[in-house]
Amino acid sequence: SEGRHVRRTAYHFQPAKNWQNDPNGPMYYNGMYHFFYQYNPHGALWDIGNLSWGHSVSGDLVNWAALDTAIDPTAPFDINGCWSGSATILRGGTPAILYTGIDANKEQVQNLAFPKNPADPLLREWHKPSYNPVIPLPADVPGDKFRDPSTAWLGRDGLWRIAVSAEVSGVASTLVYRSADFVHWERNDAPLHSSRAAGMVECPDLFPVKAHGEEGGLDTSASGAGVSHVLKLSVMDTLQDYYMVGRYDDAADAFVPAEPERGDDVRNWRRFDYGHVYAAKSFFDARRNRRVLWAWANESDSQADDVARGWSGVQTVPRKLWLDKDGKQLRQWPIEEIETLRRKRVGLRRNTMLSAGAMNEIVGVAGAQADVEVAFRIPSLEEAEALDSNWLLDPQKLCGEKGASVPGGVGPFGLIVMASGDLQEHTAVFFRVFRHDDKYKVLMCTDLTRSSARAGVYKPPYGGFVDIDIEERKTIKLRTLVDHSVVESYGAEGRACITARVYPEHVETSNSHMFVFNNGTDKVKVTKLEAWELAAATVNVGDEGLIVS
Ligand code: DQQ
Repeated sequence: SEGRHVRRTAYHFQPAKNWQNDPNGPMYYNGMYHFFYQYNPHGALWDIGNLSWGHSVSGDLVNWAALDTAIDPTAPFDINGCWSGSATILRGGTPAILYTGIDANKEQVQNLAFPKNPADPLLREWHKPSYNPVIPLPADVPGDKFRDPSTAWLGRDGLWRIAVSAEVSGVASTLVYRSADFVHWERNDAPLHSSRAAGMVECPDLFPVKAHGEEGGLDTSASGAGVSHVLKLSVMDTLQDYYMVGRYDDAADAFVPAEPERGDDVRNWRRFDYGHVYAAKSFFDARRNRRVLWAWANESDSQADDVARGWSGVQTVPRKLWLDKDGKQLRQWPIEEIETLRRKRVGLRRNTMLSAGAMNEIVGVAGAQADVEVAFRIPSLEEAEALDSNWLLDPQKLCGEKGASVPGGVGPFGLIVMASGDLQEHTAVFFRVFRHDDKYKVLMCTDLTRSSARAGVYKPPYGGFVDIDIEERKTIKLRTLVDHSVVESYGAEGRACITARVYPEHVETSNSHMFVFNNGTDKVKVTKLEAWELAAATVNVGDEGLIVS
């Protein structure tokens, strides 16, 4: 059989070939999940004028069948590119898509598309009414800074609202538009949010979450008692996504942050992921009553590598998303359907003690396609290293200076994955506990500096502080999904995530190894460790993934 490319993922979403970037218009409709994405049908690189909406369908969010592109640049209002947007299920139950078109004047406008035949279970063809654009470029917005309409939500006045990113008088703004009929849209005078400090922001997402730590999701139009909102924005300057929990007021179309002390510079807000993801978008999954988040993870090697492979870009696994009991931070967890891929399972003896320098191999599962869950119990915090306040501002840099091989007090401990037999190549995912002002700070890192022997690959340390009270909990958990060129980690039950792209050389000729390790002077106890080999999902190849009801 034809060898599959060593970098190609086995259960992360990828088209069969070519370039993909932002997730677009995810939705559940009529028994089927739909996923659209920014796609260049003509090659493996992003191409400003050639973006279409790729389209796949799934019965389980794991196995996907590819359909023809849903939206292509063919009309005067999108002839130079069909950029990001979102889907909304309208009151009658049919879906609508709003997306950004680059028009014949190379200006960004917002367009509407409907399924040609809502009764087609696959929604294969999409119709773009000739009255587009439904929102032309406003006079006070530059032609290249008006884009990415969100999923719409209903206010109590019965009007639809959407958020759109724009720059207004040099200020990055999240505009709100209202409409009674989804076709005629009127801008609210005040933006939902504006930030002088962060440059252009993109891909806004505003969605409700249950306020008291319950995991169930809410329809995008939900409001009232027990509902908080999340505003998520993507910042071009840092190529990172940030979010803030708050209160959304549909009378004024205003958003009041729960953590005003973080200010209006979005770069000081919380992060979904401390790694390499961008342009995240969520949807309400009415079938399983949950909110699900998608995000794009770009390649970290060169454009020449993209061209040679013939493809570029993956999506994170779909993540269930909910608000932590603290009312401030989101929790994320791979949708449970991923577990249907779990095959061979191995474990470590319960309560294995890891003393200083311990390195226990996890044997018996293929190291390039694995799911590992581990719980570490910290018997004592006595040896925790002191943390200088300066480090609080730059956890990523701290992960670089205090890497997995730099011995510490409490930690570094964690997992080593995608390791060559001689350990020359390896990716470390780990925690390190510091003492700071009589309290403790937990750092989570994914260190890529040794991930590949190859030069010319972006191999940074990634990291962030985990918002938990380790003194009270004494246990910290880690789940890592390994998928050939992806290492996607969930720390502290989904309170901190790090997604990384890795390109080790050894996989060309040999297997990858996994270890659990401790490089701190204090012992840590592995109270539980389970690792599974994951089967490959059917992702946009062949038609076995197609489930037509
Ligand atoms: N990507 C799209 C834009 C969006 C950007 C174009 C974010 O609509 O602002 O491919 O990655």
